Amino acid sequence: MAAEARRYDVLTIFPGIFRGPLDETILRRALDAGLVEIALHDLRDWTHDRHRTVDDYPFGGGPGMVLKPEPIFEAVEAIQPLAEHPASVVLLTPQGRRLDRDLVAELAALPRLLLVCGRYEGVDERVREHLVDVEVSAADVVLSGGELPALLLLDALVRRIPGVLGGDGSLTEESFEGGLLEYPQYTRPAEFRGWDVPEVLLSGHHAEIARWRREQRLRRTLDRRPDLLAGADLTPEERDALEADEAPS
Ligand code: 9D3
Repeated sequence: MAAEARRYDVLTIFPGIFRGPLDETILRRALDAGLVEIALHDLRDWTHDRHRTVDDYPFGGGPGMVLKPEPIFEAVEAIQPLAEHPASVVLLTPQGRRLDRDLVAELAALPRLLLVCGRYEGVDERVREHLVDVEVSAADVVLSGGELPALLLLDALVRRIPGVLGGDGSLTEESFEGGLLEYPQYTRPAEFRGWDVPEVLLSGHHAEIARWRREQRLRRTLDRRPDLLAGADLTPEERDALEADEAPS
């Protein structure tokens, strides 16, 4: 029996930001295949004034504007009954838990999410306190709003759905499989502008190729992302080699 499709609702004042990305590549294929359902909702649909006002000045003064609570509460309350499972409400905010593969895995286990995209200087605190289940940040950089972080999260979630990447649905985490960075990749031509593809890859010796790739992954991770090594799947020999601060073999 096929698993029920995951459903993601998105609440934003810029639904147009999502249309291009959702119309292309794997997101589009997953939607077309019915493997995921994504519904966009314009926050302004839950305003009641002529100007469709979603923001207001901060009490106490200070720079910028704050997203008002009423449209967000009304929207979430209207969107929740649109599907069978209640959604966990995720607020994209610079104050959230920084997105990483553990958080993606946790969120991917939930059948339904409602992504609320922050904008302006922030969101009325009562939204966080009384409506939101999880706060997520994309990275330690200042962006203009939660829309691009929401797309980033959707892309990461949808890739994990069995069948989305083709093949047997087994999860391919490429760069992070086993907690290590990927090995260098080459394709034809074998010589390009005088730069050769490593000989071992042309050799046809599969065991040697596998050994070379493993060594490249270890070196590359040690060199660029030593923070990943603590959580990586390493053999005891590989760990010893790294601890001895040798080149891994
Ligand atoms: C001066 C304080 N700023 C916080 C760093 C205010 C502020 C800037 C930008 C508040 C909100 C925003 C808009 N950004 C988001 O809503 C956002 C975000 C981000 O800026 N970086 C990484 N992840 C995210 S998720 C949502």
